[in-house]
Amino acid sequence: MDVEAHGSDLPKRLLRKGDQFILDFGGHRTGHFGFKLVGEGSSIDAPVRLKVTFGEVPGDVAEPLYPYKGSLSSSWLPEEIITIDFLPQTVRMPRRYAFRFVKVEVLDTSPNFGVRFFDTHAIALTSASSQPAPLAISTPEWIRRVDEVSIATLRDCMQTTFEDGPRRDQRLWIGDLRLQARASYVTMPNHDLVKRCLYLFAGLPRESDGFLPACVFEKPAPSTTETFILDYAALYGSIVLDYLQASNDLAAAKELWPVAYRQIELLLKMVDDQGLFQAPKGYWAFIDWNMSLDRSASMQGVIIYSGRRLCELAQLTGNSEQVKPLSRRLDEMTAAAHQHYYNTAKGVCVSGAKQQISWASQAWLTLAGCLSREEAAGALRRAVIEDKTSTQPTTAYLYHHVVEAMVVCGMRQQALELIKSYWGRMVDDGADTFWEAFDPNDSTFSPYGDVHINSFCHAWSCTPTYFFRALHLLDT
Ligand code: RAM
Repeated sequence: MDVEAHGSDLPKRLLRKGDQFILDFGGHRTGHFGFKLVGEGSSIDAPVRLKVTFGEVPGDVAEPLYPYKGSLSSSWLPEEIITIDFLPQTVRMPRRYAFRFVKVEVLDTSPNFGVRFFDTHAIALTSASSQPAPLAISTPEWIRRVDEVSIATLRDCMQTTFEDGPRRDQRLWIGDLRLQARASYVTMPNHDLVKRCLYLFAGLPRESDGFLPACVFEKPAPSTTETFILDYAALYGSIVLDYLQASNDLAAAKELWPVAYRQIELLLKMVDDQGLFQAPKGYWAFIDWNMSLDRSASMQGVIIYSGRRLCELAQLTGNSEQVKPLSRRLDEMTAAAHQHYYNTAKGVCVSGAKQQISWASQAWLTLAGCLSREEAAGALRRAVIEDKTSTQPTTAYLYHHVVEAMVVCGMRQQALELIKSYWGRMVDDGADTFWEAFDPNDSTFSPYGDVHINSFCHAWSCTPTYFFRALHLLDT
């Protein structure tokens, strides 16, 4: 981006039909955009029509958004046409936007007048009440920057719920919530917000059996859709446990216990006689947006991991008796996972008929405790670091779990290097909030068929700060 002029010089310009400018607010904001518009000429004899485009990244305002090829609704594209009837007028655009850049095009005035913009400003919104102290000055520069960007990402996703992204879907998803809540406890804790989100899910289970939806809409009134993600439902109890440990709110944890337990109870019905989880047809197992990923091994890991976390929650909420059979079942599933998914000869976990080697399988079976520490470290080293052909993540959601798995089996230095090569690379590419999807080799990658519908301030990407601050990754 070339700087053309300082923002304070904008009122010096008299703009007419066809003129345009791009404002740079110097950092990402979730919120409103306002300005004062003054007309100047022989006669203000028509409305002013403007096109306003909001950019989280330069491409949003520098590249045409059409033709749009994405699979998600084009109504998410961040642009508006507004018509201002009488001048002068103070304008506050009514919707909430996610932006660092704002492009304003004057579509028309009349031949008799032009317009000047005064007091262009952003009103930033967040429910994060405090900013954490920056990392020590002695911390390497790239780490401090990745930490700052993580925090800005979290801050701008913390609204009246933990949103997945303030640009799109602006929605509360279990998977995103879990990572955001964890990052928030060590940066900008807002226990009421986590609690509110947990209760929003608990209040909207599937009527027939209590299975939790993957996401909820908050407005105009809390509601949900027929979107169920097996791994997200499994992980609900893990969020309750984290919340309890962070807040000591035992009353809420006890009240939410039956909801958390019900998820695992339902998911265990999908485990076969051999102790292997079999996702029923028509159900969505997410893990990551990489569509070529075989999810059998990683789903086995998610279910065991979530079951173990549920058992921990049971201890703390006085429900240990209830989980005794579950604990035995998890032991069987753990043994089955090792036997079925760990290839001793290759020293890696494999998944599916084609024996696919992926980062996801190593990460989740490690986090589930299905491998010894040595096996896990060896598998992660081979699949993630050495094997360049293994199936990789496309989102930070899975990168997070790979980094966490490395930390769990003592690969702290490698975990740091992975953060540098992924999140650090986004910073090198100009990110001031972390992106929903990022392929270092393809800047146009999108899970939805068009990069302009991607979200560039995305909840599940905010966790490097959690690794630095909660898991003390810098103490290596
Ligand atoms: C997308 C969003 C969201 C995620 C789901 C599975 O719609 O990116 O963050 O949780 O997918």
